[in-house]
Amino acid sequence: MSGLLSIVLIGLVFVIIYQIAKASEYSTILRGEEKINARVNRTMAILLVIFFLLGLYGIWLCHTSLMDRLLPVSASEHGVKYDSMFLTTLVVTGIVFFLTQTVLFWFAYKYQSTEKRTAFFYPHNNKLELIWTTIPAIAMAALVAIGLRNWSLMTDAAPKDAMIVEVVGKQFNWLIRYPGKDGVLGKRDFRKINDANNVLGLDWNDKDNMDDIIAQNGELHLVVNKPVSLIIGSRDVIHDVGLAHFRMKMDAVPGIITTMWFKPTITTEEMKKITGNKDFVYEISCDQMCGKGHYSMRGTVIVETQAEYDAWMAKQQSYYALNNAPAAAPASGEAQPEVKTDSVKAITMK
Ligand SMILES: [Cu+2]
Repeated sequence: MSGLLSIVLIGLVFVIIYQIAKASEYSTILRGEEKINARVNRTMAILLVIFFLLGLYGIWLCHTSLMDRLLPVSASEHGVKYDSMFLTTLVVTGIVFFLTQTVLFWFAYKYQSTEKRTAFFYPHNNKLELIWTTIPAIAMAALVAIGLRNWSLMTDAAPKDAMIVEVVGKQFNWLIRYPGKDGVLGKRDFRKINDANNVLGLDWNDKDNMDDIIAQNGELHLVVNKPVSLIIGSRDVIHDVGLAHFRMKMDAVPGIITTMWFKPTITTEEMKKITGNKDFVYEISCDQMCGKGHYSMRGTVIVETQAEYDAWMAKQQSYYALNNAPAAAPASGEAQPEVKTDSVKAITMK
């Protein structure tokens, strides 16, 4: 029934549009085409100016009503640079937008077609072409240069004192691995992945794996003012490690190791005070649509002092110890197939 009503409604709208068109055609004939065109021109010119003013009001309204939903101050060193880049881009493009749109709508009004004026044919001006090509090109090149500098900052090799943490996405949560006391992540191989007792496919022939820790609750613990290098991977499809509070993000691609590093500068406790939200948590979001459970890929980041981190770490057991069932560990003397592992170790050994 509702389908039939919709069809009737659409039909009626077409009839009304047709009738309006017919009526305006008749009125044009009756009153003279030029007179009607002049009136339409005037009306359109005024409507364009109103449209522009309403648009500006809309921008202001969005800005004021959504300001309190923006992210709090950046919680990483790189993030501060990123915010400054964003602001620079916004100011430069904002000024250009305001000037060009004001001229566009104002000219549409001021130079509307009237009987008193004929159009002036002005097809080309090399000097003007040069100016409006060169200035935007220089401005865009400068903005891109700032972006490239920031990009290489976060993707360059991390400082020597950086802690290493592996973040692996899977449908639909994050697996966080810490290298343990040796500071080295052991080899892993996707063929050894087993949801029961080896979620990352750690190679138990590699001694570096023995002390590796996989956080049981999937929390990413970081030390304030200490750089962290994230070794990022995926178990299945493309995910993306999104750390909006730190202004960082990086794709997690199956078969490829990606990295990024940053230095968190505000602890979770300090951020609770800054935001006035006692329940505040830093989060890892998945920034790449990865399947039906994508929305639920929310991890937690805890930024704490070195002492708090050490206390938490002291309570953690290695993944090997937690899963050291006979099935997980190879019996002594048993030959293990030679497998090619990914480049996790190569990266962390640098
Ligand atoms: Cu996702």
